[in-house]
Amino acid sequence: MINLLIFGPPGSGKGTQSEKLINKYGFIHISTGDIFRKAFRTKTKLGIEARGYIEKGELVPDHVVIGMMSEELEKHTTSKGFIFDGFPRTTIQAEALDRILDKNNNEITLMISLEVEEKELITRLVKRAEISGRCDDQNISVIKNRLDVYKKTTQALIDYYKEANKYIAVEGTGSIDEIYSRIDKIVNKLF
Ligand code: B4P
Repeated sequence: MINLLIFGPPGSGKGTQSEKLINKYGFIHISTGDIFRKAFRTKTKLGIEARGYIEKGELVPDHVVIGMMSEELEKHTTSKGFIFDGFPRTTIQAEALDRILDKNNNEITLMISLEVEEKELITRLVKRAEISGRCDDQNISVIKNRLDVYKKTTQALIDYYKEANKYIAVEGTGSIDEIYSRIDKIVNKLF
């Protein structure tokens, strides 16, 4: 079973590239951001709790995210493999994910980290704000806070997976298809 982490700062193309990977390889796509946005729309307790953090560009607390992920993974016990997109975002989440996967004799195969300059990330998110209706894309100060949270908290996970020999960086600028082709070459070799 292949379990990938698609990693990178907000706007690096995690969601975009995950979609292309699931189409080719049939992975189950687990995007914490998508789960939260669905929970907003259906106004569940989780959605109401998460929204307050997301609209400020802060991380949802670890215990909320980890509880939600454990439930999500239990729904897919027969999966061929997962793509984790936007999870983990803290070391506590990474350790919890290792424990959850280990219970089923499983592990993360590889973290694919998309590298994109900050100026380009801001341009992409401001552009997406025009069409997405996402509360966290609408305001430049919230976008900048998300990038700061990434640098202060989430980026440290690169070292976590480097130490486990599970890290690979991919140049995340260029056309969507060019980036996908870089990623696909890496994923193909895992089978
Ligand atoms: P996410 O939904 O993960 O939002 P994101 O980091 O902005 O990434 P997203 O997947 O949307 O964007 P992508 O990089 O694909 O999280 C939202 C919020 O939820 C977080 O800020 C946090 O509050 C909360 N949250 C989620 N997970 C959490 C966790 N584990 N713990 C705590 N809180 C959590 O970029 C896409 C944009 O770039 C698109 O507009 C796309 O069209 C464009 N793009 C992609 N590739 C491009 C290319 N090659 N060229 C030009 N544009 C490109």
